[in-house]
Amino acid sequence: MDRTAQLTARAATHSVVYEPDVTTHSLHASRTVHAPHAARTLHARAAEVLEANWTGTSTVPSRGLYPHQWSWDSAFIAIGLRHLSPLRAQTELETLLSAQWDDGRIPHIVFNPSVPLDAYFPSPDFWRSSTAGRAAGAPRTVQTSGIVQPPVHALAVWLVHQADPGLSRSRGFLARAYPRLAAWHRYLLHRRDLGGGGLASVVHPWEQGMDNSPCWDAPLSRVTPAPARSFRRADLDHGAAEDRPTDLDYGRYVRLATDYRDGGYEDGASEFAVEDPSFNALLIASEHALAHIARELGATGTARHARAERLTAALVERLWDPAEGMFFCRDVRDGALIPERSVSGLIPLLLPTLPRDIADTLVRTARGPHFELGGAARLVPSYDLLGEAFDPHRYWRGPAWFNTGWLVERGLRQHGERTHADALRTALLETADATDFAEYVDPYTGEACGALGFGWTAALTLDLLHQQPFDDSDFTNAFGMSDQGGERR
Ligand code: 9WN
Repeated sequence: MDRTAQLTARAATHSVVYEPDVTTHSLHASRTVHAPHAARTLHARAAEVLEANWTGTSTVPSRGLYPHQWSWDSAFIAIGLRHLSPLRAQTELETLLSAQWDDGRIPHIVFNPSVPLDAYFPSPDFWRSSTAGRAAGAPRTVQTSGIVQPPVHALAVWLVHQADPGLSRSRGFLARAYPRLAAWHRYLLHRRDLGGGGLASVVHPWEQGMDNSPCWDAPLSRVTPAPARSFRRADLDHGAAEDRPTDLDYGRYVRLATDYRDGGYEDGASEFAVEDPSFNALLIASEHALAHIARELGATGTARHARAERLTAALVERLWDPAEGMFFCRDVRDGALIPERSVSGLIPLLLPTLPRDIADTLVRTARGPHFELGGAARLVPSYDLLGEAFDPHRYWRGPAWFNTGWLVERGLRQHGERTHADALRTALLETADATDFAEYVDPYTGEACGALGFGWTAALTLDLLHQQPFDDSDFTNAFGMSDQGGERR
């Protein structure tokens, strides 16, 4: 049996779907959840995390805290999984894509029916996708949430294809994924252009993925919170309250999601609508990837590259602040930029056609006092170290995360910043190693916060381990976007 077949066969026998408290780093206590690991390589331990989090058809971010399939987690996980099992990585993405709604949206959670309803909130009975989402074309046989997450998927599909183009072609992987990815981008560009300037808006903080970022404080302050007694936070069974969003945040998340659901998940009416730099940069990177997929399938891909370039121009036009040297969010409801520095505003660095002067400025901003990349900070803090709302432990209000670190690393490499990219890569690997693949870390001390054995931390560790050795093509081609028909590896 070859390696791919072994992995898939073993996965099918994995029976545990939900383990209440084995992988959570609570109350900042230093707790090792795996057997002593000195003798095992980082690669082997990362592979073990992905194996432990695999359910048979997809990978959970964390067995305890997040026991279902999450959209952007799955894309990052597939990017790492491709180095272990290209077949499993394809399956991961196919499972997610099969839960797509007829209007093109890819839901942010695909629920595992074997997991108890009270294991995670909001659960399927809150979203009621198959009934409340009927008009928007929610699937009937699988339960999902009704909001979305950042569109990393086409990028992931392209990178997974490149890991084993022969397997991909024999399974028709790209041919089956392409129409779904095209519909997904269409949904975002047509139904979500709420600002009318060509960019996609998010209608809930969970959609952007950085749930309690200070960027949302002002737009969220207009939202009346749902009463605390109307829901129960399952996250606090697993995570330390001081590391998580507050109850007030949750009240507002619940209000926004309830209103969206009760309006049949129709777009346009949300009180909260924000154009975010990272969400749109990932859409643009994925549009470039879609061009490469189209080309592999026999089309030219030219129109998609052109659209990606137009979107890059719109991103600069609407969200770049030259005086502050970074991208900001735009509050679509009052039309103003939100003057909060978040790691989101650095992530457009990954775009290949970003003007040179903007890329240079972003690198300076990242290395300056607000983010201290390569200086006093570990990795890349999620929020301005000098910002009033900075908190080194509270989720997306300061801690450093591995997916955003990976994106900045790719961006640095994309723009020829090899020394800084190498240093960030080393820091990401060392921190993943020292924290047992933590969900996020204190940006000054590197202390583990949130869940341990976290899916995308392990997956992106694997991806970084496989990026060695660097050659000259890496910095112009950080995402495998060469025009050689996908045979790069
Ligand atoms: C809500 C799964 C997800 C990530 C998000 C992260 C967190 C969920 C939560 O976990 O959000 O979607 O319950 O806090 O903020 O980025 O995708 O890992």
